[in-house]
Amino acid sequence: SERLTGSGPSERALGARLTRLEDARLLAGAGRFLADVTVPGMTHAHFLRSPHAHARIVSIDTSAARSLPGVHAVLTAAELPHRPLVDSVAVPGLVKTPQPALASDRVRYVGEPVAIVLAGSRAVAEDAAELIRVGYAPLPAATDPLAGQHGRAEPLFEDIPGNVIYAGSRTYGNVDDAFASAAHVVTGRFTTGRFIAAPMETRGCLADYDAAGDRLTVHCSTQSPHLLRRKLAHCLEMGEGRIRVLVPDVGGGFGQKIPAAPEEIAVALAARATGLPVRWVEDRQENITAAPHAKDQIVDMELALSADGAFEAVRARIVGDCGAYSFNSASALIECYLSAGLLPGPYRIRNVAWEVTAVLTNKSPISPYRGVGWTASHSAREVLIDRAARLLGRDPLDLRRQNLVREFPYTSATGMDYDSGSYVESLDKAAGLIGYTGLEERRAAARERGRYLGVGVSPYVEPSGWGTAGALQSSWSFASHDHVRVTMEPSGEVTVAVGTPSQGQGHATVLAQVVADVLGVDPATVTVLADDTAAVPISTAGTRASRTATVIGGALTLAARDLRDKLARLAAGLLECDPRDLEFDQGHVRVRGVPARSVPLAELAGRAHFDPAVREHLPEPDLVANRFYDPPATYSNGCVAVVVEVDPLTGDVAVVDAAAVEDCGTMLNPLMVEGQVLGAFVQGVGGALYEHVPYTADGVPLATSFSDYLLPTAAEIPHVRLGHCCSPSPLTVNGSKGMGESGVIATPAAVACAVADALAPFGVEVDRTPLTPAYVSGLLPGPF
Ligand code: MCN
Repeated sequence: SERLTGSGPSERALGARLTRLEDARLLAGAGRFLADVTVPGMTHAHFLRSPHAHARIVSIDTSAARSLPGVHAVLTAAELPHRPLVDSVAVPGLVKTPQPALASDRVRYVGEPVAIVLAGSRAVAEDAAELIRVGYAPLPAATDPLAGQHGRAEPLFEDIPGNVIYAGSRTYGNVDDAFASAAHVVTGRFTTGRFIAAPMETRGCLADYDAAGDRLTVHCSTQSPHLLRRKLAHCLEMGEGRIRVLVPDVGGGFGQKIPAAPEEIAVALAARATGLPVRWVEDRQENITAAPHAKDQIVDMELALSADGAFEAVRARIVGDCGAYSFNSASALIECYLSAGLLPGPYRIRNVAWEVTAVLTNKSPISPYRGVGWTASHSAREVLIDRAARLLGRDPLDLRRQNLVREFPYTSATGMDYDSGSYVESLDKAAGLIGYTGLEERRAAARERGRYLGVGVSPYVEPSGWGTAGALQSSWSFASHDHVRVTMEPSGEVTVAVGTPSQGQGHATVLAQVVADVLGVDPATVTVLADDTAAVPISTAGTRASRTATVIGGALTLAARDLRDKLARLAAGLLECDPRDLEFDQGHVRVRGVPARSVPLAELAGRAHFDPAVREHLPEPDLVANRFYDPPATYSNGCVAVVVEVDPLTGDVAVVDAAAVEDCGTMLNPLMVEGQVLGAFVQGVGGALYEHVPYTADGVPLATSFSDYLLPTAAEIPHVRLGHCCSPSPLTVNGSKGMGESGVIATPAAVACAVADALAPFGVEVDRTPLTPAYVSGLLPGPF
């Protein structure tokens, strides 16, 4: 729409490599995380959790625990009646699995909460939990999702035979004919391990109930404060307006803090039942075993190629190991369902078919984790492409380049509208950064040291900046409008309120830049608040799906423009000019070309409230703008390339060189983008080589600490060469696209392809991540 004012500031804040405004506070140790929040009279909660993967609860005796000095309450499902959590997903055929905050009659995974103890200290609460006597009647555990599919596993829910909560299939194009007439077909199974998000700060919340006013205040380390408020309202049967969720600093989430946790509901129930404020801070063992897990897919894939190497068709059977419940707010289905939609990835493949089976097992439930769904099918496809290249005697880079999407807009076979991109350019840039053409010498040098060198290149497309339309193109119904508010205080300071807390992405800086850019002020003077549901009551989704830069950034640009229009009306009245002749720069509004005729924003804002002669130029003195923005679907892209060395004696894989090129359109702040690219790359290396929670056949998790769930450290990560391409989205407000998940989608594939390349002389292929030393050495003939 036409604007009263058009010109931006002399130095654009949007796009500047501004260092993070929040870092001074965080690096000085002045961050305030959930465990720093206290309220008077606060009690400490500890959960008694199931030691069994699958059992009936026969009896619970809490009397000894209750009589321990210092214990305020010991509560079970019987004392805390509530409505269970349930996913809110509208995929036809998906079976719901209501999940209680505390198990009442049956436990379905090791770590499921059974009772909550409130005490004056955490130590006493833990001691008391040990005194609770629970009679369990163990049941056979279902741990193999493939067994579940064939109806051979013990059902977790009586009404879900075979534990299958979803089974569906879809075909796009003429897949059977494409396979029948293909010159080459490569096939293979690829299994993606069971990740945990491993945020630096574990989960936790503090609930405080005011019985007199029937008001509940919950402080929570969450990515989705509004979703939590909605789930609390549902489970506690309270009006949403009576619940306020406050978010302190959050030390990482990576998707794990999107769902409302059963523990969070139990804490709120306990606070309401006892009238005591209750705080729960998860410990690391709980986080590894009982917080939601991620990924864990088995993908059987076939790729059909023409004689000259064109990708003709792809077909996949995807089985998702969902864990014990179809989690809220999405469902465990999101993992394997999204995997299917992205089968063609960045390539021109017109014939696509998939079958998806989502199976419950007696393991911790699956919820979203960075790159949700996409990592698994992307890895399976890229490994197959390398296999095809070996079969055809083609260079894997050339084979990919031949098949990449080149013209935009492009609609994929599965219905995704790739709006813009640099698929070929980013592939070539990554290959250049890594020295792809000079690798033969390095291979020979490595062999002299007894190592096998391999290279992997993984171009990706990232469905990003999820608005409602983008989600629907992934066949996912997801309301994605968010409420933002920009206020100019009477002092002239700018306050921004959003419902998307940062877990480390730097939103306080980037969102300030977006608003500062429109209003011509210093970003350091813009305060970004993302800590209170009361400030923006109509938000929906929270921080997820790489949406903040695009959805919230877009909404803030629109809101800041509205505010600028109001200010321009006031300034035009004061300076006696046409509002279209005004420019906003360096905290002033001035008549373009006449610097002497200007007014500082601080003065203008104050007079808008307190000087009737100025105020009369606006109908109301509301220097506030509220906006919602729900962008069209937009897709980022990029390419990760790695060089690995494999030690055939130990099976150890070292990533020795890496490049990551990304294209997220207009970058709001390139420094933040680079930080995200690096972080996601490191997590991708973790998933490729180390990270996995194995379970015994009885459903006992074998990783319970960071000594058995291995995370990559700086020692395992080489210098990563970063590159940018920039194809602004023609569809979004600032031309931006999201990019927060990039490396987790692409890196495991790059590493797996590189390891397969390194091991090619042995005639073996890789078929899973993580590629642990035991797995890799098991592939090799040995002894060396
Ligand atoms: N950005 C930008 N220009 C763009 C795109 C992004 O400057 N065109 C910047 C943004 O301003 C933001 C960051 O890059 O600072 C990521 O933006 P975006 O892609 O919009 O993603 P979100 O901010 O919505 O963050 C969510 C995304 C997801 S889905 C996961 S999972 C994830 C991730 O971010 N979890 C993280 N990165 C994380 N980083 C940290 N430190 N901690 C987590 O838990």
